[in-house]
Amino acid sequence: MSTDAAEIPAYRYTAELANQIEERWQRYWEDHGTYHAPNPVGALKGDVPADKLFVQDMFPYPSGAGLHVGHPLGFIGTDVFARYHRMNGRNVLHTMGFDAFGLPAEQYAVKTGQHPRKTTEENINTYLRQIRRLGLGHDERRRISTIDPEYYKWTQWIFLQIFNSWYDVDARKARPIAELISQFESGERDVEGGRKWSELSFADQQRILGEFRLAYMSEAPVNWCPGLGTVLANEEVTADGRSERGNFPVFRKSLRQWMMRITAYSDRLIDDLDRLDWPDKVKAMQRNWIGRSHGARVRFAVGDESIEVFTTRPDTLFGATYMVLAPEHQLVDQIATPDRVADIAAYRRAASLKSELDRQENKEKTGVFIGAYATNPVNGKEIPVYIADYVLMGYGTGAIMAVPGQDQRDWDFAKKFDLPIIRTVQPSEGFEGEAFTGDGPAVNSRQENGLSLDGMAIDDAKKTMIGWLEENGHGHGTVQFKLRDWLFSRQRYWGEPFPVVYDEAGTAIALPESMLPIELPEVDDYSPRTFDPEDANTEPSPPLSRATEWTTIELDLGDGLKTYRRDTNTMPNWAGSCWYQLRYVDPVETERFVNPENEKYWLGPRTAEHGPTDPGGVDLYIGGVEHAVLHLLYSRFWQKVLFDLGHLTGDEPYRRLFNQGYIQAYAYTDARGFYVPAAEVVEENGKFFHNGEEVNREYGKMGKSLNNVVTPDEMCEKYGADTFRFYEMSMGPMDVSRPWATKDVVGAQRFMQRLWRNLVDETDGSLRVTDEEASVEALRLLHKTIAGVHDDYANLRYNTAGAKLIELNNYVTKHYSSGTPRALAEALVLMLAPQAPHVAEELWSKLGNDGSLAHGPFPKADEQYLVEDTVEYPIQVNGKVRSRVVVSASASQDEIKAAALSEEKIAELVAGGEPRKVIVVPGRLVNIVL
Ligand code: ANZ
Repeated sequence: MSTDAAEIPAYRYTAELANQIEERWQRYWEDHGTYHAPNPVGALKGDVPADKLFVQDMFPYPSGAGLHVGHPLGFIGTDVFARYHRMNGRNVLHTMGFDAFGLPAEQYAVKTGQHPRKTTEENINTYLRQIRRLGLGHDERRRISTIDPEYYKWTQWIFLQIFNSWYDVDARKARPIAELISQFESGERDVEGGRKWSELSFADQQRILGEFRLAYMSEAPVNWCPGLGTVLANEEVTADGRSERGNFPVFRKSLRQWMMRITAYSDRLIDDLDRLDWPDKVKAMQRNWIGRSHGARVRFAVGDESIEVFTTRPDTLFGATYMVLAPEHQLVDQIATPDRVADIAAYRRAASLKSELDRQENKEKTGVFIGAYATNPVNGKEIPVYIADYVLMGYGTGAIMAVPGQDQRDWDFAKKFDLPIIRTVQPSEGFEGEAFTGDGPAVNSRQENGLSLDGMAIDDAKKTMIGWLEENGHGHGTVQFKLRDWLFSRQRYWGEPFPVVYDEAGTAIALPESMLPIELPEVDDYSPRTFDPEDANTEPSPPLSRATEWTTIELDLGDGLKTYRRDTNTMPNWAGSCWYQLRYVDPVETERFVNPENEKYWLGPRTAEHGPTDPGGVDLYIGGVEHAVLHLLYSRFWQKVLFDLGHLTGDEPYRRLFNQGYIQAYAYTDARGFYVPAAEVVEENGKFFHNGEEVNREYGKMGKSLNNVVTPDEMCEKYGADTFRFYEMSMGPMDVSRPWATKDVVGAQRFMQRLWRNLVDETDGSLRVTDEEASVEALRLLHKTIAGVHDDYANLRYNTAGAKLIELNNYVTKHYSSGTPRALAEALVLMLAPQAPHVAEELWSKLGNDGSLAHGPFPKADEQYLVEDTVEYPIQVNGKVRSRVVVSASASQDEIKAAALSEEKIAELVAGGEPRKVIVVPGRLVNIVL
């Protein structure tokens, strides 16, 4: 087809025309505040209908590369949903912010000396330009950025709330620390060592409170690399203990850092998953991450000492034939016999070189007997104690009772060290040669004149054993979690400063709220200080420690002017994203982080709508499954603390979660393995060529490194934003990953052009809409489409909604070549609007409507056209179709039979006799056997 400009009619829906329309409507929306969602109170106050919807995207980190076509998939998906509901009369909150602290801008700053704020703000502007062009219906008054002091002021404020609270286990909730202090003061709660609270020094009081606070300081082991001057993540350390980057030695070092006591919420974080409308997969990932195991703690005596173990299988106690301590366990030195000391030291050295992951892998078991014997409390047997690296210090008590009959790791160890194996669960018939982990009746589990588990199934046996342990003082039932407290300090510049100072004794003191925000000071060098690579005795010195004017501060915190030190660490990147939904609700509120009335309206529980256990939260949160665990767990934790303290009405941040798929792309490598520009590759007979040279096709992520990036800007340029949006939504169900194919965008473009052409004369721009009544057949299709599209939009099935619109449009093309009946034209435009809002607005105004369609109307299906009122039945006689009969769609089987038999031709064939059988297949056919 020729694309000669001269041949293109002036009013064809080309990219150029689309771009003009899009520009114009984007300006209109901005000028009219079309997407402003009113709040019940405060600066954004307006008329609020009870019916609201809060839709949220996982906000982006504004990287230097800008957006590629993969990024907006979720953004457009939420926009379609938001637009659909807005058109149906709901007050819809949809906006977007930026998760703007982070490492890339800081690394760029180290390299170039440019302030990370500058880089970040430039990137944000690029993003804003790109998303504006996509026509996303955001309430732009509600944009936030985590790096704005007005935002992080409240991140710091929340930190102080968490710092100033403790978890009351009995009440199952966080309470203000002041209430704990009064308990200590009044004597309601004992102070350690039986001392009086008022007699303790300030430092001692704070140390004790630190054991309760939900944000507390603790020594945590880190990977310290003096040569780079930074702490490294495990993934950045090579197997031989050096830095991946630079190959410097790395040392394990304990560092005093901020921790968040998320473990206090383990139970609630697991239990409340049941109240959320989230993908099962994500819930399962969170459950695993938190890792709740029910079991028991059991004490085994070793001389005057005792070893406490955690076991999930107290029912197997009669089969415990040896014990294992983690090599690092403190008891080892106390109970080992002198002759074993040298072997123990050697084994510990070897174990210290292995990572936790290595130790958990199912490899050849190793270990060392330490000379000690422990007494099994159920049968008094003396069993040997080993150290072995398959037992980890960081889980349970760092010690186990080994039951080779029921645990495969213990089986392997027992085989290697020739230790006894006693089965305590009867394996199924023919089972042998390994540990039996299935259920079955307990065996070999009885005391001479006492406790017996024999014959019991595992659950019963467990309960019985726990009862016995508790009665006899050997242990107790317990719950163990895998979840660890959250390490909350980073040795970085580009993050939120901590709103605390330290006195000369090193005690952390919260700064008063009136001093917030604590702003990041300027520094002239963003790189951390480096040291002699071999010197393990050095300490990280983060970039903020260079701001010497800032790090020391004179303050009067109530007891006279004193000198304090600031924290030179910053908060982790997760902090700002833990609560942004709350700030979207009230972005310009200055007195509070969110006004409670606004919070209640947008995020509070709605039991009438969602059922009695509704926790509240964002109505739809869309993002990638890569955030299934950390981000979503951290923000749930913050929400719960703020809820417990009475600041919020809902105890979950995100009522409904949806994971969108990814846009993937082909990439092409040449003979040398280099990625060639994907846009320049041509296909011939199933082979791929770049500059005439055959290249190899791969399939994967879209990205700079694969040389296959397609930007939304290019697509808007070439096709217009609406076509791009429609194409992305039509590629498949929202939650499925899909390959990008620029050449297919043209399919979406043809549809848009056909629809346009059905309504607008391409040569003179006049309306091609008539006042002719649509036929009953057309109305049937129309209302079926409306009903289906409603359902599709409400359930995020945009691709099938699109397919229905295409079908309806094709019908119009075929049956109304001389002009489209208004009823069809209007409905098509309105239904298209969520996906292609600009062109829909343009056509809507061409149809003679004032203003925007953003707030509706959305077409409603008319029931009378939804019932198919007649059905035509083919009639078979002895397997051959002989005739047809039309009956009412509501006809009963007998009526259909009667109608078929009285049909002229059939009556002739049957000719007065009695047919052997008449079978009616409802909606399909009538079958007569003579
Ligand atoms: C005896 C036993 C018998 C066990 C049996 C299991 C099966 P989960 O389910 O992951 O919580 N264990 C406890 N602490 C450990 C540690 N620090 N390092 C390595 N292993 C440890 O696992 C709990 C089980 O893992 C515990 O129950 C313990 O072995 C082991 F038929 O005790 B069991």
